[in-house]
Amino acid sequence: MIKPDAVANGHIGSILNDIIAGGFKIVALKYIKLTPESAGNFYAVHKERPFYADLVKFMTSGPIVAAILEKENAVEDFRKLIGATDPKKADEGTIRNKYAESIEANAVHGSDSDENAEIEGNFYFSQFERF
Ligand code: 3AN
Repeated sequence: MIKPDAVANGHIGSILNDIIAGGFKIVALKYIKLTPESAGNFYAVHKERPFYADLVKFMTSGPIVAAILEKENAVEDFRKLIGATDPKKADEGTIRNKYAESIEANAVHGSDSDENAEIEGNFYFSQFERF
């Protein structure tokens, strides 16, 4: 996902460029705004965390871009491309280093396992929206 902060700051094109240049194939793509209910479901794993309510509020504050990406070793390589959750700790040249504002408004989300990539892909896309 490209999160509301990066969308509002005009970084959709640059981030998609970095993703493509990083060797990822875009399998599915959409521009949408989450409802509180859908964002709550997406982040259900974080329900008990202290930042959950703020996270849902932030993720529904504006439109986002959702994508399914394909590559060998995609989960690990995408996390390298985006950098650490806290942009202050993200390596030079990573997407979060270049475009994120804070640990919450951190420009992008990447799945943390193949299993969650499957779940998160199914959350956004039907089989007819994948190429
Ligand atoms: P990542 O997105 O790097 O996988 P997670 O899964 O630990 O990070 O956290 C999910 C999202 O929750 C983050 N992208 C960020 O927006 C938010 N988040 C994580 N930790 C914090 C925190 N300490 N304070 C506020 N928001 C946080």
